[in-house]
Amino acid sequence: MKEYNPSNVGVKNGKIFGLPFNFDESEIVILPVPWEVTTSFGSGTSKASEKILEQSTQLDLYHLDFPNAWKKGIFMLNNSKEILELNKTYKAKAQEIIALLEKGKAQAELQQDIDKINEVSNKLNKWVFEQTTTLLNQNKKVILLGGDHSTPIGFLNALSLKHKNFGILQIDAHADLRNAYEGFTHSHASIMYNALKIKAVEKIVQVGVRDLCEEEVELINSDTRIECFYDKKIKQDLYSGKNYNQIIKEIIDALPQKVYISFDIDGLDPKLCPNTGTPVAGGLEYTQALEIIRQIKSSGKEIIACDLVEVGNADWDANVAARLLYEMACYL
Ligand SMILES: [Mn+2]
Repeated sequence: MKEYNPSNVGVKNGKIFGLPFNFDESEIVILPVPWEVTTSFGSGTSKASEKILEQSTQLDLYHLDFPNAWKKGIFMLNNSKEILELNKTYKAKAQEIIALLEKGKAQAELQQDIDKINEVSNKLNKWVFEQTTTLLNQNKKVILLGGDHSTPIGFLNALSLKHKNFGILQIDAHADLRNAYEGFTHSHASIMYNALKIKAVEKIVQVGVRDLCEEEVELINSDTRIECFYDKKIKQDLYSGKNYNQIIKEIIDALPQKVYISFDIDGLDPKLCPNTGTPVAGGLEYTQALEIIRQIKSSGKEIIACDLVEVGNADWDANVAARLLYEMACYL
């Protein structure tokens, strides 16, 4: 390992970024959660980790802020076969339900089938909770890699047992504040609604939101724990001459000392994630998003953990995601 030179050609050694570390040698562990059961539009996010692994050896690993960060060791676990199987079976069932709902069938008539999906989602959440609890107990810094945006709830619960209070920075095109979506309690569109039920979550700061419903706006306006930096508002401020650093300062000021980063890749401009589940025009540039994370770190606030979700199953999407993942690992 001492002879390893990250400036050499990326080696396809089957490990993330072609790094030479095993699990025990790694301070940072990426847990893939190949789950997209309640995905309503595009699909493929359950294959993201394989695609990212494939693309990750294309990266040059020199990090301007933390050139030695990679030495801490970064390791990605394998996909769980059991979760892959569950995802496959129940995604098909959920698709049938969604198709019937879209044809106008009443939700009440499908309740039994919907309940079954909710039951399996609970099983997934329990699995994520157990996996991440074990990793945290081994003193690993954990990045959860989706899958869709429903996947991190078990991780947030695990973190809430380690940290009395923390805030969430949510980079996302959507507010994800729906009280269940299409009857699914653990829909990707409900993750932050569910996160608000966790006592330790004292703040959710949303950045890049530009596709939302009235119910969500009402919640944003009425719950003081939520602060939303709408994409439109950020851009309007920039167009009228406001300094982007000032906007970042306001975002960081809104966050408490401990920060969890929930990065839905659809928060970025869709040219950077064309195959994500629900792409939305507008959004952040790659460097605009990274600069927020960089400044959280330099502000002295503590990044306790991250997720990266909704990455589509395509080379370019995975290439962007691999870079994001590496950056997040270095800032962690
Ligand atoms: Mn989302």
